[in-house]
Amino acid sequence: MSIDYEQTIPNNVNLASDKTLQRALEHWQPAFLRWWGEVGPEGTSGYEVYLRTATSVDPEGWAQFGYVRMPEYRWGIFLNPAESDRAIAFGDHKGQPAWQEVPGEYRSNLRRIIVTQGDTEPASVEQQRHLGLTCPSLYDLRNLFQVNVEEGRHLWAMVYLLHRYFGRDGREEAEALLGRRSGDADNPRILGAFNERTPDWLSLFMFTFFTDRDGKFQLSALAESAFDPLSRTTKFMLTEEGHHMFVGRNGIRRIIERTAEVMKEAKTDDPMRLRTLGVIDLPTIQRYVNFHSSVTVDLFGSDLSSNAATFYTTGLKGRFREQVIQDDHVLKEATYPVLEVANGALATREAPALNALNERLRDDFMQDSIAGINGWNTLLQKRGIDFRFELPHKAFNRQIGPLAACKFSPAGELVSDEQWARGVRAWLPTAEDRMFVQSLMGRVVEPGKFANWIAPPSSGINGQVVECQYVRFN
Ligand code: BYC
Repeated sequence: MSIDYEQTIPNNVNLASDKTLQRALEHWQPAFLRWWGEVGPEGTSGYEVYLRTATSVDPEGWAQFGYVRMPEYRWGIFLNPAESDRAIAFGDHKGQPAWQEVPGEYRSNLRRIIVTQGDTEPASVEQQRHLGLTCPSLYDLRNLFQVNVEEGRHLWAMVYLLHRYFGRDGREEAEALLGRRSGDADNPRILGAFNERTPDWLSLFMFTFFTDRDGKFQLSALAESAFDPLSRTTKFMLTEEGHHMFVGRNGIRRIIERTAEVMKEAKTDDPMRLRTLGVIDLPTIQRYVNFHSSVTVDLFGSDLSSNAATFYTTGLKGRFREQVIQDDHVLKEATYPVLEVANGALATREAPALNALNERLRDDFMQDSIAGINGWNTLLQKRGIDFRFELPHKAFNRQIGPLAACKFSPAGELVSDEQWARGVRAWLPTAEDRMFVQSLMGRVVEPGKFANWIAPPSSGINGQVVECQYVRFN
């Protein structure tokens, strides 16, 4: 199959004159489309969706809006413009020119990071495959599809790096990215959270609030990379990630707003009564927060990691906002506080900062999550509702790292197995919670209409009205 490169694949990587890349993509692009057809958004090939497409990296010009059939979406390849004379900002190579090619000695670690990042992108599309069938509105359906096509583009971004810089192994890895499947027993996605189910829209909003925020922090750390093409590609991905987190933050906000409205009307905060009125009670939302935040916190890896130390020292992966941190950017002498269990409680100890880089990024992530949660609390406060959402302690419900060996309450108290068994129904979504949330999931596709459990947004997409026919079904 021959491809009209400029039309089909918008890019700023000179694809039209890069024969090697063309050959790799000629093979991979049809495989990508087969993958999309097989495990992408279910039953949507005929829909026309009001989507934005990146067609350049200019701040004013990159987002082109219009109706598109998703299999015809123009997944493009974009790197932020090169900074002239960019120097490496950290690690053993600090001050040296950024690399335009992969240094042989770092090839395998760099490939592994790119593959791990790349693997999350198709995974999330697979996880969200069925959600279109139960959308609460056309506005939300369109946002789901926007997130899906952009995750597809983020896969393209990583595949570009594999094809362009990693030769044959890169091509094999790119193919394997289309072979693994979220939740598959034999060939699962690489990281834990990407094998969880996303069975309902509350989960989707939580996922885009928390897990896409992991994306923000990991991509920001990779944007510091000494390998310039990785840095430039992740910088451009970050511009798209912002919208995904908006979908989560505002989706949850609108659910809370609707619940608050019904709480006021019915003058009740009784979860069972609110459920009979068809809205999601606040304690259930808090349990979803607890689940999704803890699963995402695990994505940062082990608290102390020699991999993380190596990635930093060799210049592959920096810290969040590396350039504005005031220290030596080498960290050989520095320490960072990590948690451990001592005398039956959590205690802080200073660990070598280089080994604690996953922990540091996790802390940055948690601070950012708290800022988002505070926005929901302000809404509750304004409505005179005496309930506040809280981010669970980072030790809560861990599966990765040393804290996974013990059990902790959301407040961070060490608890026995019996206390955990007694508490868990109040801390994590129960089967009944999930069934209830599932029972609310209908399909609302009349323009301007919204499911009973979610408030409309305050404005539409790209200056369009909220009542716009964002998706045309054909
Ligand atoms: N699940 O030394 P450790 C996004 C493995 S999200 C399963 O602590 P390291 C997005 C680990 O692989 C951003 N396994 O790990 C969001 C290692 O295995 P091996 C994704 C896990 O390397 C929404 C072993 O445990 N990007 O973009 O320091 C929608 C030892 O672990 C997990 C990245 O993650 C886990 N959660 O750190 C769409 C950036 N955690 O080698 C997209 C690239 C660890 O012993 N990845 N393991 O077999 C990395 O920088 C690192 O791989 C990690 C792990 C930070 C993830």
